[in-house]
Amino acid sequence: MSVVETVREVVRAAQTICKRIVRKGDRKILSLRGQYNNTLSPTLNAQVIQQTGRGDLPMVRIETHWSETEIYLLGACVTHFQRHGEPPLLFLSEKSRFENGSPIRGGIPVIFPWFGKPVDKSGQHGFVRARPWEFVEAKAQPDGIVTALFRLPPCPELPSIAVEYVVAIGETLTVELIVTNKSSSNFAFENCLHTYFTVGDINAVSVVGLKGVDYLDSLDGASRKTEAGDAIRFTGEVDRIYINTPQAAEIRDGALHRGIRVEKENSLSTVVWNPWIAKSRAMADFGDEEYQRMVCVESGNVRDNSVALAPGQSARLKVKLSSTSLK
Ligand code: TA6
Repeated sequence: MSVVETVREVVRAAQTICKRIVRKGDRKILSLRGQYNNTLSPTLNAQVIQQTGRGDLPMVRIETHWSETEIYLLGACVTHFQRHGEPPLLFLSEKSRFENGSPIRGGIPVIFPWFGKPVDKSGQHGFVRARPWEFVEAKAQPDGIVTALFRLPPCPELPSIAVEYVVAIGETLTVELIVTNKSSSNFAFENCLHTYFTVGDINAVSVVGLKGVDYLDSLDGASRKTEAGDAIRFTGEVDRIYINTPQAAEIRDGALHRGIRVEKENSLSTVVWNPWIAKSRAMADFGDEEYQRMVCVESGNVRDNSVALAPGQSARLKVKLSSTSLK
């Protein structure tokens, strides 16, 4: 039997994914139980639970054979991803707000349609991270990965622009921001998946994969510099926009003995940020000591790498997060 036939066979066999919806109080539980060759396949067990989360905001919790994830409709923000037996991959501030109109401090804020605070824009990092999105559907794939689709409701600022977000969950976490220009003219924008990672101790963390790459130093008037070191280490505030860099980056955590790989598609910018002491104290929705347990390694297209999307075209920004033990 050829590979294609085998895959077809697996898909056919795994098509028998039973869906069962149960309501428990404010929770709506969609159980996806898959049968493989008529026997229950543990890897095909998943639950998608729509429930009320912090701040009484709607949230979707997804439990797969390998991991658990939480996604708030506010900003379609993935606030939690944890493989069984591992510390959480994403950092979420204990002081984060959970209210429509304010971004969540942690997880993966979706930055669009601009990055930072351009003079002609109101507000930092666009507006979609502070808006409620729609949860459209969740599906289980034959290999047990669960995908969830979110959609930004039509908004006056983006009349003919469709924005969707796909979250795929299994042993790894993959997120994809899809922007489609349904207007008759070019649409220019920046995008960024502003990921906050949990680390054991920032003093024992290094970020590799950016050697020789040019960056704009946001702490030095956006002056242009080149990364000379094999690894970025943290001994103070770091806020850098690496440009023209499509390659993956890796976080090496000497305290948790964990490597986190940040792979990306259709992204030429990587932003590295740690607020350190003073900036942490200045942020009301961030704990004074929390800078020691997080680092942002963000993937997008900003500044020199901003996107000009032609009519009818779509731009797909995709990031895959995986972790390995460094023990
Ligand atoms: O991505 C790094 C950065 O642009 C920093 O300059 C810092 O401001 C951070 O984002 C957080 O921005 P926020 O608007 O979420 O406070």
